Amino acid sequence: MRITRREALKLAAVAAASSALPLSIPRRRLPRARAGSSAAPTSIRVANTACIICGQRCPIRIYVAEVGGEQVVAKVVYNTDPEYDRYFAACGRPQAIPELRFLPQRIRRPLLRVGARGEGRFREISWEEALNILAEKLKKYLDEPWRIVVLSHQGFEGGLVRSFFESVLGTPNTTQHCDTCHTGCDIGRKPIFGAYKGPSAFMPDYANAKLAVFMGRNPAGGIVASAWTKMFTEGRANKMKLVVFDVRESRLTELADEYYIIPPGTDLAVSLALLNIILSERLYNKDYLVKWTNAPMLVYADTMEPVKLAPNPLMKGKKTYLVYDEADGKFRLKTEALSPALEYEGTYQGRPVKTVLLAIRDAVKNYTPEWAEKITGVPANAIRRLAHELADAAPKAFIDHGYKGTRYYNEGMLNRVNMLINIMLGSLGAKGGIAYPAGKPHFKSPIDILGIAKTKPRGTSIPGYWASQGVENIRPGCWSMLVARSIIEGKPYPIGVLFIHLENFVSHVLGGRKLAEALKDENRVEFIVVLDTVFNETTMYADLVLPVPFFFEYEPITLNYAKKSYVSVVVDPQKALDPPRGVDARPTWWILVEIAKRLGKLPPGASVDPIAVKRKQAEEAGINYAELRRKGYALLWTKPKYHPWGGKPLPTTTGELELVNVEWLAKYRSYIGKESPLNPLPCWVPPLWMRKGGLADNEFVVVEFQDPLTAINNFMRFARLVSDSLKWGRLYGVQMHPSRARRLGLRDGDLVRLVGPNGEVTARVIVTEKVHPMVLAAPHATALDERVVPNKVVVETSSGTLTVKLFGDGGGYGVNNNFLGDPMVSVVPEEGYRAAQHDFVVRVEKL
Ligand SMILES: Nc1nc2c(c(=O)[nH]1)N[C@H]1C(S)=C(S)[C@@H](COP(=O)(O)OP(=O)(O)OC[C@H]3O[C@@H](n4cnc5c(=O)[nH]c(N)nc54)[C@H](O)[C@@H]3O)O[C@H]1N2
Ligand SMILES: Nc1nc2c(c(=O)[nH]1)N[C@H]1C(S)=C(S)[C@@H](COP(=O)(O)OP(=O)(O)OC[C@H]3O[C@@H](n4cnc5c(=O)[nH]c(N)nc54)[C@H](O)[C@@H]3O)O[C@H]1N2
Ligand code: SF4
Ligand SMILES: [Mo]
Repeated sequence: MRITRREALKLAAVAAASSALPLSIPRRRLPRARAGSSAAPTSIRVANTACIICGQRCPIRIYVAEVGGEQVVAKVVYNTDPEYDRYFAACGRPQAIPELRFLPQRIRRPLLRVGARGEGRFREISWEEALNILAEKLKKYLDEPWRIVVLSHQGFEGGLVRSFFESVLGTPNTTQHCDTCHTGCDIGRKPIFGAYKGPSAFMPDYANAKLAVFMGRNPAGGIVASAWTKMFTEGRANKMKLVVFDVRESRLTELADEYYIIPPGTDLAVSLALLNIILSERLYNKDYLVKWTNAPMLVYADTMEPVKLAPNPLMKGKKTYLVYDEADGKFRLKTEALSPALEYEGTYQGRPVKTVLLAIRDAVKNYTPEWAEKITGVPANAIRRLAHELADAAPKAFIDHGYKGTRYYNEGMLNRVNMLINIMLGSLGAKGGIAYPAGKPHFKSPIDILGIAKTKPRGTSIPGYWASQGVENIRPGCWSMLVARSIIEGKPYPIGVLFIHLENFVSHVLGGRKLAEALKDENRVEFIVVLDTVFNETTMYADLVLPVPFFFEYEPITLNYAKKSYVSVVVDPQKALDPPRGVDARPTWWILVEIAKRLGKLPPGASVDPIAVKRKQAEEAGINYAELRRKGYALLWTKPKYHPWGGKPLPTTTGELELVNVEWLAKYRSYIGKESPLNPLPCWVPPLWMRKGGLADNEFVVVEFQDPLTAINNFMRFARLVSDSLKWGRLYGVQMHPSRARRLGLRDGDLVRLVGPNGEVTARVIVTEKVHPMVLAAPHATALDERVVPNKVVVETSSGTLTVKLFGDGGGYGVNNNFLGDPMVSVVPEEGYRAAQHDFVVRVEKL
């Protein structure tokens, strides 16, 4: 039943011996290939697939050797197209694949909870029993489908899970995790583009850039191997200048030409000062602003209302507006003006008016470099110089568009201001600027191909309810924090079935003790089912646990794509080899099909061939499937998209880039002058931690970051490759500046208790100059404290009781902010209740 340590040793030792590459074989579990175990492989097979360890879908090839009747992973390399190699790469993490298969934390069979919820005690059951229990629970709620709530993001079939529950079971309540990831970026840029614009909506054109500025973004740590990190290395090779703002030193600051270590959540001050200089010293691109933006729009100086909007004869469904025509000094509609003024200020029919550009200039006029220096410590003359360097190198210069955007309360505004700067420079859509990626292909849903009976989602949704309670700008499909709040408050209704597919909900949302306690209560959530490969913080609260294979251990049922470059890469994820003996994991799609059958949505005898489904998808998209299968990828489009709008009019009122959004002006006018994310004009918004005044001697802001080998909340944390490399890199703990450690009497290696507003974590101190004195920094999710969430699972198997620790071997002394912060406080209700995961004060107590 179980994989014994000896079996794991034997298999992986063979893998090491048969490998052509220096594989990342963990030291202790798999010591050294012994003579006798190095039998020559009898065959080697190549499986083309895509890596989804951190979800980017980088095309990879897995070589599988057959040795003495056993299949072993021999090597893992990136897959590429000779002509477009610059867009293909893989990082180091897939090198852990041989080890991942044998993680002691693997879930081996379906499990049913025994004992109280949240104790982490289970017994093994059969798949038949597990599926029948699940189908019964779901049936109970088919008349109230909204009480089935689904969290699903990762995996090749994350989207399929959501559409299955929406369109087959009819729940409006399916969501992903972006409100803990990039929602701050998306909403911050919404007023400019008229639509949520996430990180994947852009392609930073590093390869052709002369200057790139990074604020809270680290392509050398938060890796997107295919294609951003690869293009970033190309940019550096092409002598792109690199300026970095961070709260700590990293591989990126080592590479940088210039870097500034600043207090957490204060980048916005630097950005506002840059914008101020660009506007007051007229460093902007005049033609670009006139042609592609509403910068010349006249607004009343007192109310900021547009003076006049009228249907645009040149753009269907869009409005044009009154401008001041410099050609002859007359007011007319922009579509009729020869030379719309950017800097007009005067009166129109007796009322003072000015252009949008001047409204912005006036809004930021007090945010001088000297003001920013006081907040950030960045010298005022360095900010001035950077503004000029950006303008001199424009349009091949930009502030990176970022990735994670849910750390601080003010990140929406930061992303808005940074994009405004790129627009002022004329860099958005330019070669060497922030360009646009190829876009995503559309594939027919496997639900339709298989003919599963469909319905329509109905009932009051969780986001619908919270919107009615005043939460603004909820990004569709991105409200996992609102699920946490609904569970904590029991509103708008108790959840019937919480279906969690490849999301480590408890670890990834800001929940702290409040969520951990609420999850134990069956009156708030009747039944919790978790699908995963390994045990984690979330499986502790499950009633039913269903093991799924790793992404390379089964044949997925749907084509996928990598979408972060000009090149639209379709990938056909393929099975490389089976899960190890003793692991009875089943693919997500198989589980959905079995549910559909039990609910009468698919004939009981229907047989499903995942390859046939993918072939059909490919054919309908005009892709040659035989070739796709052979190569593992297909390229749909390869055209650079250099255009300020990305090709067509935007979904704003005017169809243009709106530097001040016309709808926001109407909706949020009362916020003008307030330090609020809803202010239609750029403004300073302090981070939440700052509102308390200063930090006491024992108080810090805890910042989590991506280390090149870690991957957020998932199984990578348990790989020896990762924990060893963190230890060797002096990163398995929390980094503290020597000046602070001294004052607290702490020495390297000391254990401390971190006490947050809503939970605690025990951490090991690493004393280093590399962090800002206000900050404690650590790779994300490297800790678990049993005072908040249990750390071990006990499983009754047919052959005895098995105990599995999540963080063993002395690990787990890093941090997870989500167990410290308060989910009712460190959130941004103005931005869909997204998390502000780092934005609170944590007290350090010596142990
Ligand atoms: N405190 C704090 N919280 C954070 C963050 C932080 O830095 N600090 N980061 C946030 C960010 S940016 C994100 S994107 C979310 C992510 O948080 P999650 O949505 O939870 O994503 P993952 O960490 O990828 O974990 C997904 C779960 O699916 C399982 N799984 C199975 N197969 C696969 C696979 O092939 N790929 C992946 N990825 N998982 C698989 C993993 O074991 C894991 O349990 O967390 C957010 N939460
Ligand atoms: N290795 C690795 N790569 C990944 C992932 C992974 O799990 N592991 N996940 C992917 C995902 S889901 C995401 S969202 C991206 C995230 O990609 P990034 O957003 O680049 O990742 P982070 O490391 O969270 O943050 C970048 C930097 O911001 C710094 N920082 C924190 N607070 C501040 C601040 O107030 N000001 C400034 N200037 N800097 C600050 C951190 O120290 C860190 O160096 O990475 C993707 N790539
Ligand atoms: S960046 Fe690395 S871990 Fe993430 S999907 Fe690509 S290869 Fe896998
Ligand atoms: Mo993320």
